[in-house]
Amino acid sequence: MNYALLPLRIFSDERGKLGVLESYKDMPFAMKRMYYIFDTSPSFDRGGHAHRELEQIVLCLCGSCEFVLDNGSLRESVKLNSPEVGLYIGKNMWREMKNFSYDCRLVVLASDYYDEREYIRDYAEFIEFIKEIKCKE
Ligand code: T46
Repeated sequence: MNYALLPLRIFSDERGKLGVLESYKDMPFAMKRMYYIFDTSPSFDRGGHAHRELEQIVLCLCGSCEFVLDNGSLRESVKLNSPEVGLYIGKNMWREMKNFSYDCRLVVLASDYYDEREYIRDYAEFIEFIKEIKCKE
């Protein structure tokens, strides 16, 4: 499975906590884009796609949600509910996002600019894509 939960570098003192992520030090890629997700609801899921090359780190700054991660053979579920852990998602991983709390705030660091052509939004197409990759290996 091409994902990992990364403990983040947190500086803590009586004033509060400060987390840091530096390219190639705390994360395995250089960030080219950041986006954020807020105003979520448990009634609505997100995701339902994979990326051909994109790598990302998801930070859950507030609230909670669940990521279902699928590599075409295995499917695992990860609950995000702490700003002290980052979810790294590598390429070729199908993701579904659900069980959002109303107060969920996600920040996502991405290895490349937004490109809709880089998304696979159909699960059957994702499975075919994974088969092609395995044939080439
Ligand atoms: C992912 C999960 C974790 C842009 O125009 N630029 C952007 O950088 C992004 C991320 C999205 N958009 C537009 C495309 C759609 O019209 O924003 C709209 C919502 O995007 P989407 O339906 O893809 O959102 P999610 O929450 O399903 O998925 C997002 C990311 O797209 C995706 O890469 O891994 O968050």
